[in-house]
Amino acid sequence: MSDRLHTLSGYLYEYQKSIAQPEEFWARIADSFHWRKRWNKVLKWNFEGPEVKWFDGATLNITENIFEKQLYTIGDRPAIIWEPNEPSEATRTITYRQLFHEVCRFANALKAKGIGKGDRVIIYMPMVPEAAIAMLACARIGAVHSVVFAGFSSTSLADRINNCEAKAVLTSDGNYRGNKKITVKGVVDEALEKSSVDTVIVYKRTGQETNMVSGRDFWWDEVLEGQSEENAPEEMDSEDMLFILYTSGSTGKPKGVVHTTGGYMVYTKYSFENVFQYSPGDVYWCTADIGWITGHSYIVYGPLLAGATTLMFEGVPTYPNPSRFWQVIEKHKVNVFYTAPTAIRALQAFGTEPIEGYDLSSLKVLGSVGEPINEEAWHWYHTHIGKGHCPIVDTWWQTETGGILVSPLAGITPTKPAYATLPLPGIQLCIVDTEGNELTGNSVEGNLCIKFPWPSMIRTTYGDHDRCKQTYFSTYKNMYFTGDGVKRDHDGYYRILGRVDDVINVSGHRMGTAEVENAINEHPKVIESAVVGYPHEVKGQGIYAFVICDMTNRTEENLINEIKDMVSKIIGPIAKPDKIQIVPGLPKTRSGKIMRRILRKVAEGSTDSMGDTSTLLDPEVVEKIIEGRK
Ligand code: 6R9
Repeated sequence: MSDRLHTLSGYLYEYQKSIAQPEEFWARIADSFHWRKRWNKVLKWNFEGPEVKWFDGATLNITENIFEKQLYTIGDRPAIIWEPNEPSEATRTITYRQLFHEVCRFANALKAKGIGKGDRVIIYMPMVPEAAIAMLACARIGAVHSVVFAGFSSTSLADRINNCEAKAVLTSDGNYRGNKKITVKGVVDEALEKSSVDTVIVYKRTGQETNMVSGRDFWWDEVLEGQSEENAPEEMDSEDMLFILYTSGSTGKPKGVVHTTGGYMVYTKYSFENVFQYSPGDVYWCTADIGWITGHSYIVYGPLLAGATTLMFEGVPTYPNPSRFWQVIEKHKVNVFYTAPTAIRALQAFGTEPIEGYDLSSLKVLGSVGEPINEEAWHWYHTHIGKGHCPIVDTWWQTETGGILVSPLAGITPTKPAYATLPLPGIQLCIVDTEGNELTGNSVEGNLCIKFPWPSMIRTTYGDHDRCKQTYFSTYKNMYFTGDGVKRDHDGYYRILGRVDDVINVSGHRMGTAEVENAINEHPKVIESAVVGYPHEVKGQGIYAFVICDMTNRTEENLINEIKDMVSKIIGPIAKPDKIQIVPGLPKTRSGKIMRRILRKVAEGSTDSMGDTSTLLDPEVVEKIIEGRK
């Protein structure tokens, strides 16, 4: 039986089945994969531990499901089309067979360096096919990859290397991004002053001068020399770790979200095929970076498990000009295009002129991910890119969920601007009030929870299971708490309203306020700081920092610039505050808690409705903060 949903009634029918008999439902989907050993039990779970096991007792290798299972039929089909940063540089097209051989060769190279099952490997690389090859080679030999976005600083990288006690780092000499040439290996070297690994493998991308430490650092080509194109895959338990991906939360330090093998495989392929209604031969392009979960699930694993052609783009939307996305769609006849609202808004700001003259008629489906899409951007995307005939799938999910949980199925679910619409089969959503009472029926608003496991869900936070329990399973009993606010409208459609915790979503990237505050506080002149998000036209949310400083011998301007540079250096440029306001004090309650609600109002500019400030230690400080608003 096919796992593809084709009609709305088919979806509703399957959804009911998936709720009534989840184990039967997922067993049927899982049957179309290649398992070395079949499971004893489809699902074992409790959300108290939490302990969740999918396809218990089964063994497999995820890359065998991408390659060996499909090579006879689609070996010559393009697996990856790579579009470089510079439009004049040649495109690379890699077939499934070629990719298989490259993955095996690199898997053998990793083994030759003593890396094996269970070892953690950091991937800190630009958007080149070798990054995907590296991920798959790790999966092939059972090593656990942890991809770190190449825009993160050496401190962030070192924290991640240390947290997972990585054995190797895979990286590049440099990275091209728009008109910039960025040093990458230099950042790794800096990180390795604060951490250590046995092996560093460096892919030559820019050819810039690069320091190599003898005995530790090796060139990519050098380690591949003489490696065979064959590699026997490691037999993995369904619940063996596949990867760790660090993400920000309400606390100061990012946590390593752990995903395991069997369930992640089943869910990413199933959701990819159904949400995008992918047809064989279609060219699919997701513009995310592989450093984020979207890149993992919907550039690499989901599409490749489905035998799709996945386009990887090295550059940025505005280089060499704001027509680049449209030029790439025309050039590669892209059928499915998946991007973030922030990119849409940034391009929308250039008007429709950059789109003119480009043939976008290959497009069939458009996707959105990472943050709520505002109605204006939705309509612009629909009208000017989709020419009114491409369904938009607004896909809601998280690093922790592993795959898309709420989304229209393209062309099947009637869409509504700014609504992620309905849950995928198997996903049991639940809206609760702040006391944890379930809000039933339609036309309700509250916090979004999930009350039953799904195959690609987070299993633990690396090295600290209690943190996983506290963060996701303790706010509400027996439920996974997403951290998002949500509305279910009169039609039963879901609209995500944004984070209800101390997480800011900047251009689709998650930043913890505490993380940014910690970085700001590193500046010797900073006494205290408080960071909040505020509405930003392009980024969705911007970062607004209120900072108390020792101003002796300093001007405001140079202090502000120094603080911005500090954050950039400690976390990475994506965390740089958009606005910094030096304040004489912060609005604190008598018990010493900062009232962020007030700071959010100031940052938003809605200072005429401050609400109750009577519990503040010093209500006057609010007036002073309002006066100095940026
Ligand atoms: C996939 C990804 C997760 C947070 C999530 C939510 C926001 C993602 C969204 C969306 C509204 C959508 N988010 N998709 N909000 N509509 N379609 O982005 O993962 O980086 O972990 O971020 O992003 O707030 O909780 P991640």
